[in-house]
Amino acid sequence: MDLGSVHDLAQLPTLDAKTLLDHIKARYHNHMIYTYIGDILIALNPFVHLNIYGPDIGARYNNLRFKSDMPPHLYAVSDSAYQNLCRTGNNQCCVISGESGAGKTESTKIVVQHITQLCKHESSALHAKIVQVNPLLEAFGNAKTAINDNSSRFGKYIEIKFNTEGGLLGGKISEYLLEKSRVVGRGKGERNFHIFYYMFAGLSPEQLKHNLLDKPEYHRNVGTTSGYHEERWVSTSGKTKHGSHKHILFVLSCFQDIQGILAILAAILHITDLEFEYDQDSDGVYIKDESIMELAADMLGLPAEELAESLISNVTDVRGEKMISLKNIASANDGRDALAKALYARLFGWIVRQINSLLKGLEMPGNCIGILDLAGFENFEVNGFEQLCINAANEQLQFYFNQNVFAWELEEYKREGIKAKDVKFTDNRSLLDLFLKTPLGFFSLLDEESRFPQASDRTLLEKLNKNLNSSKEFSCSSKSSQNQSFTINHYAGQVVYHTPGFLEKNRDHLSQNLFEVMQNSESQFVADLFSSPISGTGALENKLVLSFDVIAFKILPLSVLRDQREVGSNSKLSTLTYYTVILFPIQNSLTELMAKLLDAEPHFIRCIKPNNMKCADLFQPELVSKQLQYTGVLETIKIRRQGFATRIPFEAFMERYKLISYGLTESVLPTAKNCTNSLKRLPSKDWEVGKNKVFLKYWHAEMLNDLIREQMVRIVHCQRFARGFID
Ligand code: AOV
Ligand code: MG
Repeated sequence: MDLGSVHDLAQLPTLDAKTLLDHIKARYHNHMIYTYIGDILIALNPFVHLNIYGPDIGARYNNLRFKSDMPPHLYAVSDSAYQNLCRTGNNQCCVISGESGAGKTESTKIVVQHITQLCKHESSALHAKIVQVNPLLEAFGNAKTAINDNSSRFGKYIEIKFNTEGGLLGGKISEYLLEKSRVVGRGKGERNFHIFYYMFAGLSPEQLKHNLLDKPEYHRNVGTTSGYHEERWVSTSGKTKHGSHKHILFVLSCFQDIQGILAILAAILHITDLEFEYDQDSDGVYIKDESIMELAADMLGLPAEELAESLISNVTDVRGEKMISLKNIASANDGRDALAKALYARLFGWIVRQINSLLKGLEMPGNCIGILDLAGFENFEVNGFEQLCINAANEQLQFYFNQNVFAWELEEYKREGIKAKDVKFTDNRSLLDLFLKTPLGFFSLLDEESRFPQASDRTLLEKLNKNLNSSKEFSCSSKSSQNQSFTINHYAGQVVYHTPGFLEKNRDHLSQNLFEVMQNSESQFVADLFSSPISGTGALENKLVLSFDVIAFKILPLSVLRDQREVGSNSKLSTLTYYTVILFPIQNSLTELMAKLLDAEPHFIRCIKPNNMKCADLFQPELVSKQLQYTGVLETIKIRRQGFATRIPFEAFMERYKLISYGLTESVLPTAKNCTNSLKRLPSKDWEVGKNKVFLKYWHAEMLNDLIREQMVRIVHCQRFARGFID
């Protein structure tokens, strides 16, 4: 067999890490970036545009009879999801994973575009909108990092909804874990969110003036130290690397409140330019440059004195009486940053809500294809709280993959009395325990420490060290303790985290008086943004009530979780979501996301980065090998070859495939024997019939569909013949 000629690696006759790598490498150099492992798609990032996309090529993947009819592609995955949805009426989800820069977001766009092309739709405007909102989301949610020039600094789950005929009904975007701290600071060589640069590049001098903005270099968070002149943002053609800034402002203009949006963005820049100095007379602080504060107040529709007061003083409620105290420099800086972050996060939430109302929402009954694109695993020179949250979320995604591909599968075989070899896989459950168990898991400890006003990043490290050092995934040597760092052995590799800033970021606290000042703004836009209450402090508080009493580290089989949801009980569901909910405070909870994923048939896309240089035609075997290893690709091939990707209860099987061996009007009981009768018509015999379900290899579904189609054609022929005969 020629190296690289195999489209599905689960069919390789010999299998070891080296053979696997050689095939993927050969395929990559032939521009075959997509490869199947059974029903899972591996996608290598080409870092260059390949002529394998577009409506014409997409059309060739529409309604594929067999996946093997065409070379592997994202289009085949979207087609399969759509066909499954139409055929079974079950929700589908495409789970796209991979480390930062591996190509998840690009893949998401390609899948979304193809799905909207696949479906029948009356409203082409809606179809276009679903695709067009993406630049807007990226403008506000993406930024340049050390790894990826267009890195998603938030996670999203896009749901596209269809009626029973497969017609497009609408869409919805849920956002998770926006890295709002980027508006106040970021690592070396990194940038603020794209929208700030687009604003300077795209607004006319008059518009800039109207928003009290001058030159980008006057602002700490977009200026020269923050990437403005590092690279020309606007080429002579007026295009930025990630789309035309004019286009983005144009898309923005579909919002009536474009001025409201620009005012908030400008206010954030002014606020983050504020500096405080110690005031000997009052033992408090004063604002160094009042005129900057006035610009911010103007943009936010606030009286300048009110904003100034709330920035330099605290108001506390002591037994019903308001007590005013003056801030020190550190707390004034924290308050300023908290305000800028809250403004950006609330604006982002607002934008997503507007997009959702544009996409019509999901009120009508129907089924969804969901596409999940979270920020990928990150390991920078310096890693902070943000990386920890992102990496812990990826840990959970890996867990979901493992559960789906290995654990639930093996458990179900056992229950149903199916013969299947045990496949060992790398379980990352102990890492989830490390992060999430209560009261002595990482996030519980962090929350506890965040509640002590006197706590410091040093006391946090001591606490973590004392409680977590027995875990083999956590280490903190005396040397690293001096450097204020600790190490976690993630499923995807070791990451050293630096604790400075952890407590403050976890507290993430906007003071009550700053909040009230915003609520009372004369600008309706600002007041509305602050109409929802302040969230609790820390990763756990107020967000995971359920998890505290569900500390059973036993994972329930998928079928049990599904059954429980069907009977409307939420209590046991939390055993799984326990692992997944807490990293997504404030915005949408991951409990809800997890429930959606559990309710859908998953399609996995594993994105792989061929090199760290972001360049085309460069395959670094070690880097790729590491990714294949930690994502469990080898084990996946094993289980896909030995296991059964599809399990269908007898009843559903009979409903769908009765026609294969029984008449249209014949009443057939959903028994093992009757199902076996139909299965015997398949050309390959490697299926199994359990106690309640039939177990199929992934290729059987296509064969069964083919048999059904043949039967349908036969029936139609017979009916026509009979009609002709009668006529
Ligand atoms: P990510 O989503 O996985 O990173 P992206 O999808 O942003 O990664 O991809 C990074 C870059 O790789 C893109 O900006 C493109 O330049 C290039 N790229 C990815 N896929 C393709 C493709 N199919 N064809 C051509 N170029 C591609 V992160 O958001 O940082 O986790 O958190
Ligand atoms: Mg991304």
